[in-house]
Amino acid sequence: MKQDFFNVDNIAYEGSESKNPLAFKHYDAGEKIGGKVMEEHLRFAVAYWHTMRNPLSDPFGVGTAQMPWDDGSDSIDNARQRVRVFFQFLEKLGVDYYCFHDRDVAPEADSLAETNAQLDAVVATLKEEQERTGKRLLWGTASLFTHPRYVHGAATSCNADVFAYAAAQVKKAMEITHELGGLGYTFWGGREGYSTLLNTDMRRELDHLAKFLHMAVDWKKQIGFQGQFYIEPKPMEPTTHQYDSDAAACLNFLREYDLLDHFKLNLETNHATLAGHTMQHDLTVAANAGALGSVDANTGDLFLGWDTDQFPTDIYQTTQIMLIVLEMGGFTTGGLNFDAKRRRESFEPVDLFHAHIGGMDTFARGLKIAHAIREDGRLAEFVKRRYQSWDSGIGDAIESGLAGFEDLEGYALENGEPVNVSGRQEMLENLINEFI
Ligand code: XUL
Ligand code: CO
Repeated sequence: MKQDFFNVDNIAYEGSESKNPLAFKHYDAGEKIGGKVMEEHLRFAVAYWHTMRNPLSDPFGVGTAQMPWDDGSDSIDNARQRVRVFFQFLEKLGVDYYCFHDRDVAPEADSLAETNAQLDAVVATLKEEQERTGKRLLWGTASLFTHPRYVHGAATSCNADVFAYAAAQVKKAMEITHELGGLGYTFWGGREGYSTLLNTDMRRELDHLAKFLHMAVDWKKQIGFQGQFYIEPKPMEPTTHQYDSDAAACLNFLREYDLLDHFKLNLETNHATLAGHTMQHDLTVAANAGALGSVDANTGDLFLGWDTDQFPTDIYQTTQIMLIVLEMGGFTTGGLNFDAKRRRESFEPVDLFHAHIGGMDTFARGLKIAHAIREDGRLAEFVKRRYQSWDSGIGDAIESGLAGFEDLEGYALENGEPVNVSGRQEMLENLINEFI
């Protein structure tokens, strides 16, 4: 596109000594860390909804974001213009992937048929821009929470007509994701929950949600879409309780309804913390089940109890995330999608760069530190040694199923009071800080 709305050069890696705020200090796409280059480890994605569509409003005030490329209309020309500006942003930032909701890229019209036609028109531009730049769609999704028809939920609505409408919408969203060569498709249950149990048949709603996802699995096969399906947990907001509340709840649901083979999880930091967990906790739960697929990279605010979707700036946090990602052998279909927005006060287009540069550098540091911790080996060795009583003797007999209650009673009577050793939490915290 001819016009440059950002007046920013391509963001370059300048090293940690650089004082240029529009340069990477730590993210060097081509730098090898343990046999793989940084861009392959981190697989950054930009979220279309925050970057192009978030006006930065809050419950008390209107949007402040300056979008000189956007005429504010619902026209297809304007939607296409946004797409071109978005790809210009990806190019300047040097990020290879993006994610979008159907309604982020094209507006709803008066009928589903018209809406789908509008979507197709904008998808053609997305495709053109993908081909021009080589950028790829990390995952697509459908907004099943914005329109008033979804007031009671989508797949879990009390209204079967709404379920049908949502199914039609997801069918189309899957088709365009497939057409764009998307590597995945995400289901975030924005209103799949309740405000009060007084009016809610939870059993029935969960059965319906499972039916919906089975239909999606069937449609995936039918159209030959090879991408990965993800569920993105979140405990609340917009509803009081969302069914996909955390990683464990999602895994239980998927297992109960025989869906586990078809889904992995897309975990978002601010959602995990809203659920009362650390991000490491939810990542570990998912990784243990072989279901850690992708990450929505952001962070919450220590003092605000809602989804503030801030850009990650905490090296300690990104180190812990990357320790788990490296331990599972890295991302395959997934990546680090910045589901994050600038603060309302950061309303100039250049702030989009500052925000993403900060997030990328913070993850680059987390990656390097996590890699160094793993190379050092002391942390892993400590954990291994902590469980050494299970490697032989009675521990081995228990793990191998060779001991029952009677044997263990005999063992305890004979061996007397067990002797414990320290967990050394503070020592390990110091060890992590050695690397930061
Ligand atoms: C909302 C959220 C969504 C999903 C995609 O909190 O995280 O944007 O990532 O629907
Ligand atoms: Co998200």
